[in-house]
Amino acid sequence: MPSASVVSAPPEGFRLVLGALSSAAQRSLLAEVLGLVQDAPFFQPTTRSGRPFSVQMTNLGPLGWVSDRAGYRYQPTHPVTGEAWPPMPPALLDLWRRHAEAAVEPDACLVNLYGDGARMGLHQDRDESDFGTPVLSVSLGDTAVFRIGGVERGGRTRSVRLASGDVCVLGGAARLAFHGIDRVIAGSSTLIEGGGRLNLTLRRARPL
Ligand code: MD3
Ligand code: FE
Repeated sequence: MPSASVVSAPPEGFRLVLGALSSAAQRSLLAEVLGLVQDAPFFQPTTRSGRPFSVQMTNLGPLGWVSDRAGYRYQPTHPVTGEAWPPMPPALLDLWRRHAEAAVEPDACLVNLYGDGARMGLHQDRDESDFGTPVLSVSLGDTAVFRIGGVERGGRTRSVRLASGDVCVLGGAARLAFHGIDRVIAGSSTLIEGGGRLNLTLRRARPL
């Protein structure tokens, strides 16, 4: 396969590494993640008002992001099983070391599962203690139509497709940019049996 190409685009600090993972690497990472989450099943997060997200979630690593009627937060245990989250696989940490250009290791990996019709509204990620560390996202399965704007809600946005094997790094100004997933293109990948999309985001949640 051709070597990955890197696209830098506004907002400053947004980098998209197209084809960062070969098909073989995508298959192996997917199998590893699906194996690990056997012990940390996908759950349905809700807003504080009890409205369910259309995306299902679980986490890997020391801390995981959860949202329920008590609000959203990072916590060390699964909200349903009460067990610690499974570890992040080495292949994910390798991607972080290669592409994130961060001085610290990630301590949280949110795993988002998009089934039929799932989407994610425009939001900022600001539940972490340090916005100087980038976020790194890995897309697996069906292509997503991703939207990214600036640091203020209501500003200009653009649409970017995130395909299976693409890695996206959000540093600098992009770290606090509004972003979301408008839709997932069903049938665009054969990686996940039965279709769908899995997104892995690596972050530093605790203070440095
Ligand atoms: C831009 N996830 O988990 S990944 C999220 O595809 C989230 O599941 C989306 O937004 C998904 O919070 C988008 C790309 C991404 C991830 C984190 C970001 C873009 C970001 C943090 C800051 C700015
Ligand atoms: Fe986000």
